[in-house]
Amino acid sequence: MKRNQSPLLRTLMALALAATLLEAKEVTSNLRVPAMDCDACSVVIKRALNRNKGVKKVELNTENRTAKIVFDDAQTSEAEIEKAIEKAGFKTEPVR
Ligand SMILES: [Cu+2]
Repeated sequence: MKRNQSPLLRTLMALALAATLLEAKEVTSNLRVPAMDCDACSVVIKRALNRNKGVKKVELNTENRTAKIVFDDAQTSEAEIEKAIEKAGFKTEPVR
């Protein structure tokens, strides 16, 4: 009688699990980039970060000289992101 419920239930459980996994992967990193003082800097940094697979969102603030990066931690890491910014010519610091 309840035989038809089982595949549906399994599908729902799989979807719920997949949603949890997808959610768990997004990590936000906040960094200070002291030398990022104008739009030209932010363009260079943004381009460097977007080349990094796994970077989902980049928000740069040249006034506060901060960077907020949302990334998929299965594909990249905060260390990789810092490295990408530093390769572009900018030192990074943790946000105080
Ligand atoms: Cu600049």
